[in-house]
Amino acid sequence: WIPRHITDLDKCNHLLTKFDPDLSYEHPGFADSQYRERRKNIVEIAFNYRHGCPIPRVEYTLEEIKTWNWVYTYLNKLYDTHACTEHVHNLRLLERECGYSANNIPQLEDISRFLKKRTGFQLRPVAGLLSARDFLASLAFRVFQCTQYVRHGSKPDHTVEPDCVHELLGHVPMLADASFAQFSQEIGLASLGAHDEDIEKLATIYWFTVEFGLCKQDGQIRAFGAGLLSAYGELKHALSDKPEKKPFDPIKTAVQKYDDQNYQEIYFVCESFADMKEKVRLV
Ligand code: HBI
Ligand code: FE
Repeated sequence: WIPRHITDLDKCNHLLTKFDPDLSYEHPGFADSQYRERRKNIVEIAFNYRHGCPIPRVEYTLEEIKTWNWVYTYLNKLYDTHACTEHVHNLRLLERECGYSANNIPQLEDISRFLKKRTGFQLRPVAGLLSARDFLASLAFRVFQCTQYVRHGSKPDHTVEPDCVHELLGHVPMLADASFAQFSQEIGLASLGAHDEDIEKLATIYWFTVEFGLCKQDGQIRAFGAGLLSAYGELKHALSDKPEKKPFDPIKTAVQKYDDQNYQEIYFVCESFADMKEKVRLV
């Protein structure tokens, strides 16, 4: 199956059951029926959503805002020294234009409008972890499938599944950068109609760049991966001398094994976004 038109993304609902709080007993929300009920309500928005409609707003609870506040406050102490300049710049812009602040979880509809003007990307709500094929295909249309629920409050710094804290602090500021937005779309385009083995390789490249990528800037190593920019502990870990750092090389990066439950032991470092894009185009 290949989506031929942006409206075909309404059929992307191949959700993976991995990390679902209803089904995985390791999930911090597994024993919390109130949390699971809340998740079900928010996820309904995604199941009912159709392309072109405004994304319904969620009134977040005090507990959800507390979780967001914790992550926002701690991460903001690190960004100036750990995040790439594009992320820092765009986050300030999102504070001015989309209601980003420590005490407010911004709304997908406002962000989607902002991104569309800036880089042509738009958001659509998604109920959870999608198959790599559906997720990457959406990027080909400059659509980012974005979760709207908040992680469980007992573990504010850690989530194995995507949640809106990860999407809004990690992915959105990067999708507001024109060069990075184009890179994301190009991975998406390469995925359309690809064989399963190639989807696996593209998903691995995506993992080590868009999710956990590091790059050189002004002689220093900075994070641009969303999994790092949305996790205080791993952001510090990634830029410490504990993990191994290898130069980004799509041929090697595409077959690197990784663990999706713990801090990464290996990170790949790009020379620049332009260099990363050029290298991926050549393979
Ligand atoms: N699904 N909702 C959602 N969000 C992601 O970030 C995501 C996904 N499915 C797969 C995926 N990311 C990546 O790990 C790659 O497989 C593309
Ligand atoms: Fe992500």
